[in-house]
Amino acid sequence: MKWSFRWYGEGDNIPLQYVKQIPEVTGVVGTLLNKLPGDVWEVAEINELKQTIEAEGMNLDGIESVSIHDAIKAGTDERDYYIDNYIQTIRNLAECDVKLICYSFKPIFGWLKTNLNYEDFDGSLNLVYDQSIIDNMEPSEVFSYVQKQTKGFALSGWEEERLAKFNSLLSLYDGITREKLFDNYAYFIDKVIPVCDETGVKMAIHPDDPPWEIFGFPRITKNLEDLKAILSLSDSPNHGLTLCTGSLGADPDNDLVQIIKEVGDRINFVHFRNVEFLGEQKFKECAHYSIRGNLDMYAIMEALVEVGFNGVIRPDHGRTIWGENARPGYGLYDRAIGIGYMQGLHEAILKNSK
Ligand SMILES: [Mn+2]
Repeated sequence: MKWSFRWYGEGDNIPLQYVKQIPEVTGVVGTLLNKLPGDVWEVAEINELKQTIEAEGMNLDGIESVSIHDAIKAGTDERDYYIDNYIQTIRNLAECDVKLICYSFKPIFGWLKTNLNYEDFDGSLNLVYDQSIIDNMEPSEVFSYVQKQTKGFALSGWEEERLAKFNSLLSLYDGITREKLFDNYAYFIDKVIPVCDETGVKMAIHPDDPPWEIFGFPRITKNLEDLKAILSLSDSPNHGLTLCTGSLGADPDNDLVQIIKEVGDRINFVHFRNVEFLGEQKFKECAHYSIRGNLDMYAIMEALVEVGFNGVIRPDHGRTIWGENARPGYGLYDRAIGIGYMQGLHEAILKNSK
């Protein structure tokens, strides 16, 4: 496995040197926070990010996310223009030897939590989702509700620019059914994957978070059935998945081990984290350890080993602990604890299997 860590570039208050001090973490998954969905990522900008990381002796393992413009997701007349931009970004990343792109295909709300700073029994701050809060809100209220909780850190998917355009976004998705969204996705994959095959760039679609529909907007990345439908669009190994255990795992009906067994050969990237179920469509992003949540993280790691996964894997969201001033979900300390735990599981599984 290639042990990695998400890093927000110049907008991250965690120095790369600190990330490098986590044993065996040789690279980061990076981003350009100034890029909006639909923008072309220029070679010079990608190289600048890459050189910053390489100057610390680390690798740029991939990008998350290169966001998809709403015109593509909603299938408007402008989609070909934005798909061409996306293709140019793929080519530019390949030119810089960056060969992994995480992305998602969700209308309006990429990822959503109702409390970004839930204080747990031990004083740690956790991310919590509670559907009953969302049920009492209008879609237009959600952006400002989330933004108030970010402690001033930029969070991808929750940019001011998108909030400003919220009403036009809403009308863009008027009448978009699940089938229509899937067709629009298929159209995008048809155009993009041949370019990935030519350049060697791996795409990795991230599941819905949470893995159910919100405000009636359709979702197509919620469960094993969805993932199989997605993968059926192309047999190319460059058309693959981000296995985000915490996103899929928030639905108790999703069996992560079964998912890995069935589509494991198409996993291009792994986000590893646990969740604790608090009730119907209500959960907390807890510490990574199995004992702190409802997912069997040992069984998940074992299934990844069994299917031969050897790509980029990183600890997903962590708690905020030890007084750190951190971007919600992306502090240094708890993610470092998380990856140490992941590496421990991995070593134990390899040694047990001999
Ligand atoms: Mn994730």
